[in-house]
Amino acid sequence: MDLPKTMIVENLPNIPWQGRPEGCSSIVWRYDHNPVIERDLIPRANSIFNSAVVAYNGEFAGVFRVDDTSRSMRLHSGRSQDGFTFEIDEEPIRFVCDEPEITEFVEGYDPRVCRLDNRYYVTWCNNYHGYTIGMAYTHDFKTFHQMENSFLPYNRNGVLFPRKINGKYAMLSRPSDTGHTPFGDIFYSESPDLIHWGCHRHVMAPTTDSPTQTCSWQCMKIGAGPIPIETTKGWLLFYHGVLQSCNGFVYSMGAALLDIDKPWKVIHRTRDYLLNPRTLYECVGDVPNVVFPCASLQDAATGRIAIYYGCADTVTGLAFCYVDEVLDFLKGNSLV
Ligand code: BMA
Repeated sequence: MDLPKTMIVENLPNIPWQGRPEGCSSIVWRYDHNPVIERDLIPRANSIFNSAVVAYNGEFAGVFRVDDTSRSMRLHSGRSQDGFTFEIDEEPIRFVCDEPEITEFVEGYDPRVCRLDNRYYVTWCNNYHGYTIGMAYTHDFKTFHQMENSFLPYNRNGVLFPRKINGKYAMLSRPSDTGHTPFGDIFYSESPDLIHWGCHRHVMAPTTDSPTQTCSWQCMKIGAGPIPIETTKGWLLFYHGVLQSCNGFVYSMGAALLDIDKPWKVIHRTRDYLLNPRTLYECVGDVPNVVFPCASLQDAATGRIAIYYGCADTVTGLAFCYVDEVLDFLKGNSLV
């Protein structure tokens, strides 16, 4: 007999997976051979992290953030048969675009990839007179058609929903400023055509547990992570939260459950983080103490979720969880 499925997604029995280690009680656990992508997988790479992987033709494909050895931030296409071992193109993506005003690619980072209307849409942090949300689509991970930037600078962490909501395309983003922004809330926007965005709604702000508490893992800024996952309870969103310590920013991962028809309404939100920097590859690198989730793969039949996340702005890691355990944790540990 088929078990009821919590995630309204495809069955993908071949997603990368490793069971919870014995003695581990964490809701989210790490792959024991992390990092899955080392910093120097391709020539001239300084670091490969904060990258997006999707299911593609029975295997996997993605868009990868590669900072090169001149420290320019580039996006590269890549493929994997098993989700653990990757081949990344040595040359960065050259976006195809008929609009000369946005043709020049200056810098791009932190891509997300969303399958929508039988295309694979890439959103990323795009430098167009300041950082904003760039968008492109591909059918084959070879040719990428660049579209108009979604917002004015400054904005980051643009994450599409995988279907229209109330007849409109939908995106989360995080308006920001020029530098290492010390603030940031998540907003929801909608669009009839993936070009013109409006009807902006506030989703959630950085927070502490109580008004008298001065610090939490998500007290300084937050940003959407992987593409939200549709479940029978609402949209499951993994997101990053930032704490400012006396030694700099610390990036952790939590989760929220958003209303299915009004995703700007937060049903639950984790008080505790689900993953925080604590291994050597998360605590030591070009930017220490960072876990930064950008993609997930899920299998409806088993409830398994595999999450790709950047580690210390240097390498890419993989972590695992079960959807029902995350939803139970959200309900039992919610700030809302
Ligand atoms: C954010 C982004 C991420 C990065 C993080 C930590 O502002 O730039 O790409 O992982 O800072 O440095």
